Amino acid sequence: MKKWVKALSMGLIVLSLIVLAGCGSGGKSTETSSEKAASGIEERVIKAGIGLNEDHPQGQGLKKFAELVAEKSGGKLKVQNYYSAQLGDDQKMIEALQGGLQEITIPSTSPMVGMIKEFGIFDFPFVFNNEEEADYVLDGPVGQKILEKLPEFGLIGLTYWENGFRNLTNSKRPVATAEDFQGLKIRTMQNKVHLEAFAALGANPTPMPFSEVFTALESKTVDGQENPFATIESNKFYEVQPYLSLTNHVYTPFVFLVSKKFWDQLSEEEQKILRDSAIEAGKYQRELNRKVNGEALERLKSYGMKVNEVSPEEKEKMNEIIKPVIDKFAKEIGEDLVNELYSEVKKARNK
Ligand code: TK8
Repeated sequence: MKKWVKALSMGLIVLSLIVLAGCGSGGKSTETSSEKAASGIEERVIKAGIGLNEDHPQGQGLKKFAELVAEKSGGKLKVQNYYSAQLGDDQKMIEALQGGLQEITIPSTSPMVGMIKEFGIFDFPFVFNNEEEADYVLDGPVGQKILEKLPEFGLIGLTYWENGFRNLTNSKRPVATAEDFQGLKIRTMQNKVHLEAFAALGANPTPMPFSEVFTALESKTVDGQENPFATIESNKFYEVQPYLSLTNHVYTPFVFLVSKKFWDQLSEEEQKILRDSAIEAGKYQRELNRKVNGEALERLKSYGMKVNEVSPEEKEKMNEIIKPVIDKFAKEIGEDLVNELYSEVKKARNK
């Protein structure tokens, strides 16, 4: 019996040597054993949490990500998804990643500005004219440079997904002009650019985690909020917000984050699987998000929302009112980066 076990294990060793030799023969040189240890895929369970619902394009994107990871790892890396802020809101999940208690989250960049001020450039109003311009900037040097600031905060940023252009909803009155913001109590993300910009418009902004927004709107603690159509639909804000204004005032992205504590335990092969899957699922997510945002407005109307257009002249007025706030933050964030942002947008336009 023992001999049999010995023979079998010898056989396995010989077999793995043959396999190793086979792998090596395709490469330029034979890999060292330490490089070998850096490859390979272990059985791992990866907890991924997001703030939005499973039916939202962010949820569908996360599902796609989990499928891709399973496929590329032969089922060894298992991504477990938690939707609808089940693991907490954006800030809480980011902290869980830093502490190594959760592996993945995909928050808005906006509540991260307290940590990395450079993300604040994506809170400037009316920067992008369309989603393709945002892709160009986020996937280009400006977006990537900011991702490089994450590791010192215990986070790895793999890529950007799309949240999209934000539009105002409220329960008080139609909002179609810059003056109409006066006195409106608006929930904003936990972000000083948004806070000061809405304050400049004469509104009464209140920062709040996303998971508390529906209740705050329902109980009229706040009059309004702003988010892309897909979110207004998925979170049923239309049930408690009769007015929708097509402000399109800012494009805010999602950033795909991995816990650095977790990331550092992974082999290069495992890291590549996660990175490739986040980017590939991101392409799907962006496309789906555009499709859903394109169709959701009609559905929101059919649910009874009264929709107001906001003329280019009124948007220009809003922009003028907010300008001193943006100039102040541009200085604070760093004018080199802000100038690079605008020159990249220009490049995207001339493409
Ligand atoms: C979801 C949030 C949300 C964001 C907000 O976790 O807070 O309004 O737009 O989508 O990131």
